[in-house]
Amino acid sequence: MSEKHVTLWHYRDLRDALLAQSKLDSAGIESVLMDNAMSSILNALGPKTNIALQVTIEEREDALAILREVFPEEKTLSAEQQFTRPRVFIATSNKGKLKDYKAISCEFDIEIEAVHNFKDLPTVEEDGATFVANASKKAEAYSRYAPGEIVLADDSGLEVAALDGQPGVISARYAAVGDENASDAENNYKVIYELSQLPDADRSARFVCVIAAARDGKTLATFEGEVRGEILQMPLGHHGFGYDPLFYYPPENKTFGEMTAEEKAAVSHRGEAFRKFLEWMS
Ligand code: ITT
Repeated sequence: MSEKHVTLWHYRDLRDALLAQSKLDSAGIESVLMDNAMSSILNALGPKTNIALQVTIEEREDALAILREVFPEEKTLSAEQQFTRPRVFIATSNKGKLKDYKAISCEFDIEIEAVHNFKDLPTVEEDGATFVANASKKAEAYSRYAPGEIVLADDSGLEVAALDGQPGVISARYAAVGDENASDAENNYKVIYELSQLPDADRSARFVCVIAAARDGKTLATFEGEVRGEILQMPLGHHGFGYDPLFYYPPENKTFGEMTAEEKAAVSHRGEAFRKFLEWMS
């Protein structure tokens, strides 16, 4: 079985879980019943008894179809219907970030949801001097719109060594004129241009992500992740967002723009910060 498992259903009764597993087995689909460190997160936040039935991402749809056919409605425990999976809200206007979080959470037993009606909420001015300050400010502000829930916000960016750590906290608006964020393409070309003015410059860079977790307007904790790479002279790849196509990651011999969301999640600054958050939750 490949390494990438996703949870299909949660069961409160071991007999149901074993029955489901045997049905999948007869159809040639391997599955596992989750009993690892992640259970502690579930137990910390949800009902005491729960068993997660997991299959590989590739076999998820086939397995779901089999279970829906085999079990009467009341025997299949969808997350929404019968079990409250631990859930966190993400406050972001950036669809690329949200996609990253969904990819990261696939590995774990946790539900990721965007803060409801995010686009109608007042914008938070990101005027802090650090990633931590801005992440906390966003998480605190948006957590007020989801009372009692854990709300995550991240502040993140690219730091290029030869540009003295620029664009840093202003990564989203590096090439902007005025108050609006610049487009990803404009930001990328500004980095390319600035580096081209420094022949033979060191092209090393790092992505940084600080996640702040807040509840009811108060920051509970912050988590930092980073990943090191190099800046190319031209963008490569169409995945991801922001500076991903410009960010070459030597261990994979690819840019983040050439990696799938899942591949990026396994090594990225956001993935690292989120895993630290999960450890803290558990
Ligand atoms: P929210 O504040 O609404 O979350 P934002 O895009 O304004 O969205 P930030 O202020 O944290 O978020 O700015 C982060 C910028 O840094 C982002 O717009 C990208 O340009 C860059 N960035 C951060 N993480 C990145 C990643 O994983 N890949 C590529 N670029 C990234």
